Amino acid sequence: MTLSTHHWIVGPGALGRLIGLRLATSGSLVTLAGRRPLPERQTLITPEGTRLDATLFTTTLANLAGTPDVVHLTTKAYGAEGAHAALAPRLPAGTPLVLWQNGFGCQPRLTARHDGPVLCATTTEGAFVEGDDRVVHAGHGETLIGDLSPSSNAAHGELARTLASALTQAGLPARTVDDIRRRLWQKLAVNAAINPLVARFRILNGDLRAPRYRPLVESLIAEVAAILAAEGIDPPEGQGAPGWQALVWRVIEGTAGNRASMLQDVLAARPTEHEAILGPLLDAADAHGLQAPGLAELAAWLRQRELAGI
Ligand code: KPL
Repeated sequence: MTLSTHHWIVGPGALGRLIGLRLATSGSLVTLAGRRPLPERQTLITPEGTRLDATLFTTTLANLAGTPDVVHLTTKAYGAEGAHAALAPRLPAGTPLVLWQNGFGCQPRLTARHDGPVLCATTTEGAFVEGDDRVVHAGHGETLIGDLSPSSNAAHGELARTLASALTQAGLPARTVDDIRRRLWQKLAVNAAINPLVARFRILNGDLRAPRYRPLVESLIAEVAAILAAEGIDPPEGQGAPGWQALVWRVIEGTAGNRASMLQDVLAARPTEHEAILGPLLDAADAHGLQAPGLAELAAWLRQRELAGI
């Protein structure tokens, strides 16, 4: 298989369109599928301000036809399993699937369910959409790709390397890792400490540095750190609990001007990814007999808002 052939991107939000346009402008064939068809002519604005135009096949999930070399599922976490259920009957057995979701919920379930190799990707690329035909690549990042059960099949490792190199050539630096589960939890930890709070108070990430919010962030990080220690998941630096504080504050600093994805969802009256981000932490807290009152309170607020019709 050569990944320069045909990529299906299911979920044409900012990340899906960023991946699709980057791959298309580097010569890959890309089909972009969502609930409604988007214009075939799409524009990407790079972080350096360059305009890249590309033509993609755009269609709806219901009308997808043909044989992809790889399917990228780029829906929000809460939409991933529904999209996969709609898609799976139309995919030839053995079609590789790449999961780009935040949190840690659908990844193990879809890894078990999908009839073919499954890779998980986590990225720090920043992007937002500007209308139906334009996506802005706001900031460069890095993408990590791996298999949740790396020992299961050497061919998955080859697939991950091929994909990482296709993405890197397309301008999205990517590399394979053999501990993707830990990497997904690390991103989840950062998202759990930042996203619900900024969504609740409708503030930019950098506002969390203010004296009013700092203690709240610190106590959320402490809850997250205790849960992850019980789960045996280390922060990237391997420094134990202080490493989580350093990591989260570094991300807050680096994304100070960002409107976090969960805040964008709240402002647009959409559901949020709270189940995928806070759900696994609260389940793990329960399993280890740990209290996580701050995380629980934010999860209850986010759940309530959805029950109340947003
Ligand atoms: O990943 C993010 C998000 O918005 O979901 C952070 C790291 C919080 C940056 O805004």
